[in-house]
Amino acid sequence: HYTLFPGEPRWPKDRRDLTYAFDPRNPLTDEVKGVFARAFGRWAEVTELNFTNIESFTTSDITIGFYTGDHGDGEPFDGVLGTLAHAFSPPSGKFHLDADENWVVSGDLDSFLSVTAAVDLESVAVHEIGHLLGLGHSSVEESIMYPTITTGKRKVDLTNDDVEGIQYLY
Ligand code: TQI
Ligand code: ZN
Ligand code: ZN
Repeated sequence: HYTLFPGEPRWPKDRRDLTYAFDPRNPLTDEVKGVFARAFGRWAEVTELNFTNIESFTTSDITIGFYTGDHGDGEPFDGVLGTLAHAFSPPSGKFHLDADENWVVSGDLDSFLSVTAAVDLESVAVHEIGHLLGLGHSSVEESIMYPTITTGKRKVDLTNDDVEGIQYLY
């Protein structure tokens, strides 16, 4: 079953339109940006939330960046594997990814098989966006919000449990 953060934080009900921006210090390809857009889309499909990519990193609701090691929030990254990414509960909007991971852009199946410790970017993005929106971890093994994932595996489809959790909140 899904869980929520203590106090059930969520984005206010009158905020249906949320914006996100990428840290300008790590320019990303359109392909990578597209992965995040698809990941947001999976949650938008089952709620009335809309997510728009804007340029302004300082004014967007959600901020996304790739960082290595200590990056100033007291939760340093740890190199390959271990912590892959973290996102904070509403209304923080901070979504950080460990730049040291061997990120695989979805659809890139050949590199998926040959890269050691490959981590599927879209799978992690869908999971972290769940946290950004207020979902904690789920006990349902197939759910997006289950706290572990197999290396080299892709898991991007919301389960009923994920949908019930997000529809409770929004
Ligand atoms: N990062 C943890 C996570 O997002 C950070 C974390 C630990 C956390 N406990 C938490 C975040 C409680 C919110 C609430 O779960 S991670 C997975 C999964 C990670 C793990 O790097 O370990 C995914 C990131 F579920 F697959 F194991 C993304 Cl998809
Ligand atoms: Zn961080
Ligand atoms: Zn998690």
